[in-house]
Amino acid sequence: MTVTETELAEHFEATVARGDRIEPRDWMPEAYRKTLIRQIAQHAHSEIIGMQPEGNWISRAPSLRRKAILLAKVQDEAGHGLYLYSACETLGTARRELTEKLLSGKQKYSSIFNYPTPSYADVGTIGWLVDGAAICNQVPLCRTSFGPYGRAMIRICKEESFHQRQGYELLMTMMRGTEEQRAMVQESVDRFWWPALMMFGPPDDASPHTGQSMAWGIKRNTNDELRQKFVDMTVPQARALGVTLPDPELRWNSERRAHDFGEPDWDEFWAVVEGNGPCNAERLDRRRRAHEDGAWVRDAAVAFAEEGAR
Ligand code: BYC
Repeated sequence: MTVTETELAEHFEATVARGDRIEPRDWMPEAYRKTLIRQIAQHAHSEIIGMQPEGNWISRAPSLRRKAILLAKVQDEAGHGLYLYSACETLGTARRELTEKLLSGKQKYSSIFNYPTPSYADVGTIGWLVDGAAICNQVPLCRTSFGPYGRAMIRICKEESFHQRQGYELLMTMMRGTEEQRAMVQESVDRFWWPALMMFGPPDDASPHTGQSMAWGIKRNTNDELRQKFVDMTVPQARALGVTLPDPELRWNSERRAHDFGEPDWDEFWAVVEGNGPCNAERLDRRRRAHEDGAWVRDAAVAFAEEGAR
């Protein structure tokens, strides 16, 4: 019995509509595969590049305990990158190709990692706001329609949630400290608030991919829905911490039962996405160097595997 392309497409649509998973060996539209590779690769690259801004502080953490925590967190991020590259490989694309596309600028990574981390308080702020935004965005992805991506996200979210707590705990400790430490926290929050809101992507009416990705069950919420959820979740946490979020338009709207907030600077967002943020060149240069410096390890691993196969 031969199955026609139309029947395969109908089966795919019905599986997605039922909320069941699409698995690597199932038939899928080429555009679905391409969208997943784009999103998962961008996500994997973000985890790998995302090690750099905090890695900056490993050698200068103020105590052995803080250093051990930071090392573990940065290692977790390397692990997240690996789960995601593996999920992407099930779609028929090799990790080598994905790395080449990152290094040549053909594939993106999250805008947030193109901002500098000049203060130790940034380690806490990244945990609280950046990992907080990541969790908001990624918890719904545990139910994404592509099996390997959803399963990778379950473990990643558990670890992200721990990262968020450690950031909040670090900031709480600093807020209980000296006037100077409190000022460091506020200054860091002032720098990271708007870039954290930009992590959710452009507004829905300027997001070319959201409609189709929602229809395919790849994304479960729109960019604006998740941004709103993040703001609503973060405002009481800021109050408990004793910091001010740098948005004069931020206020509770009792009719909407949600916070109103100001508009991020979308020109800045697109400039960063297109490669012109404060640290884009530095991040990619360092990644390129690390890739070149690691060539001998890859060569040795291949030689070892070939030896074993003889
Ligand atoms: N940065 O139509 P749209 C983390 C691009 S957390 C850069 O809305 P989509 C971590 C987008 O790719 C960060 N580019 O796209 C946390 C598209 O360009 P192309 C990673 C962005 O895909 C702590 C164009 O703008 N998280 O890893 O429907 C420590 C139009 O956008 C950004 C994920 O990747 C941005 N912020 O929605 C360490 C989560 N936003 O491809 C690590 C999974 C948009 O057409 N990804 N663009 O050239 C997603 O949920 C979605 O891909 C997005 C964007 C919400 C990010």
